Amino acid sequence: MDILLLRPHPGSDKFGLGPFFRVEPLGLEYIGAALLAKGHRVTVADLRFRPGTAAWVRRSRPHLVGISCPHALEYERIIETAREVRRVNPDAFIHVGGHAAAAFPGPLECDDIDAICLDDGEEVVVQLAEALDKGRSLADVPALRLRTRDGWVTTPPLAERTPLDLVPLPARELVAQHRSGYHCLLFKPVWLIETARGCPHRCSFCSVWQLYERSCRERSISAVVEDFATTGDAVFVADDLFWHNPVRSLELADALKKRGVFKRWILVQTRTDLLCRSSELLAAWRPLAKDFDIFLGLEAASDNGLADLAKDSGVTETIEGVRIAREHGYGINGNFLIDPDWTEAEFRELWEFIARHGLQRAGFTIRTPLPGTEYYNQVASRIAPQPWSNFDMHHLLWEPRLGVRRFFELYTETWRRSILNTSGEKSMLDWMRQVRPSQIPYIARVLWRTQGMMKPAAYLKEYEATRGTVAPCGTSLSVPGIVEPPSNF
Ligand code: B12
Repeated sequence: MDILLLRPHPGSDKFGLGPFFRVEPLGLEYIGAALLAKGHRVTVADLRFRPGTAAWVRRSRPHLVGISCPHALEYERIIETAREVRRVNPDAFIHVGGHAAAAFPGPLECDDIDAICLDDGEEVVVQLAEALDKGRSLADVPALRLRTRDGWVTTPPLAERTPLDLVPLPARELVAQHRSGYHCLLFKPVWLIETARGCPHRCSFCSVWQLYERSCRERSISAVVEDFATTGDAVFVADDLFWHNPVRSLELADALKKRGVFKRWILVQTRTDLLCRSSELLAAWRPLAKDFDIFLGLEAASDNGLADLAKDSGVTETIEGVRIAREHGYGINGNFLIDPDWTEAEFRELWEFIARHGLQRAGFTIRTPLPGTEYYNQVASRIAPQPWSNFDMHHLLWEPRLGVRRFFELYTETWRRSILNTSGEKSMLDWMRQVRPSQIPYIARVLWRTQGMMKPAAYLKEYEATRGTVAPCGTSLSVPGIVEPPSNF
């Protein structure tokens, strides 16, 4: 069967650093590998680099089109893409999957989409392709929201979570044409690697543990070593919680060293409390790259703030975890959440905390109820009608306690205290001195864009412009409905 897998442009990236982190569609590469193994012909089109859905559809003449939807902010763009596929090829079966689609499929339930994948794709897409190919009932394909004549129905779940070694290596060759475009800030090209999936914690703002029910799955050491050894010099590790399993993490570091793996740059994501008990692990991993960055969900500047987010960790761990990682020579990046319900006092508390602990490299996003979280269900009635593209953690979804203007004044003031403010501690010239001459235009673009995040006017204008507009189809801004059993069709 001819299968086309699409990664649309996310659409909403006016604010934040999204455009400077363009990484490969790893999920599609794993699905691609599973489909290739069954003899299908697969094309992956990364529309962020080569737009033109219609041209890709005409060229690959697919029977099945899969569209990736990792973020809730992309729902509208995914529907537009599906509509375009339908227009050009009304006979193709249109399937949407990815984190946000699985965690909260409701907004995608519209006529231009035929099925939504409610779990990982490696097993589901293969079974769907086979059922379509052989003309079998789609009701037997697991983990789908399926459009039928009687409306949308849910098929039974997978018998068990897909073991990650079912497909040991992603089909990276499917995106070879886009490789030079994949980058994280100045690191280019960048490879995305996954060693494990899921997280056992229960942070209220995160939809990952809720989708995977706090489970964690690991790839085998041999598969991960092979992946590291056969990819390039700059690696972003996609794991939700790196170093979660200390025994396996030590074993992995050892195996990578034995294989002679050494990278120019590695970025991983983890928690501060885990760093506090991982000194041995940090020492074992640090020699594996020249520069090694850790991204931490720092979230809040007080124990109360962290407790309110169900972080199950305190600021003592924040301070200590950062100290230990720095001692081992890691670069520390992180993110704090700014709550629309804050008063001026919480903003000041955050500024003081950042100054005291030298956390100016951290970024700031607005605490956002992402669909697929219990928090979303709790506050759904407060959320004003607006497009899903506002769920990018840079928009206010309801009137903040301080009023919109004052909130954005303080929010942008918070950004002004970061390292990215070229009128602050680090000037434009300081930045330029640190990069190669060929990188100057790029870093200038990054800095020019981030200066916009320090001006309240841009946020205020956007706030006014997107009030009262709603998503084009699907169950906008509603909590998920009751899931019916599959009907006979
Ligand atoms: C890499 C990544 C990014 C990359 C971009 C990824 C991309 N290719 O577009 C960058 C760094 C740019 C990014 C940015 C953001 N991200 Co992001 N990101 C991730 C991360 C860490 C890994 C995704 C990944 O590649 N995993 C590895 C692959 C193998 O798994 P996968 O993609 O899930 O694919 C599997 C399934 O989902 C499914 N599948 C995937 N596609 C398809 C397609 C079909 C047809 C089917 C059937 C199945 C299917 O099968 C695949 C194989 O099993 C996830 C965490 C996560 N667990 O999802 C967060 C995550 C998706 N991001 C998230 C968020 C919030 C953001 C930001 C808003 C953060 C911010 N502060 O600004 C921004 C948005 C930027 C923008 N405006 O676009 C949230 C989304 C929550 C939500 N409900 O919307 C996640 C879940 C993180 C979290 N813990 O909350 N992100």
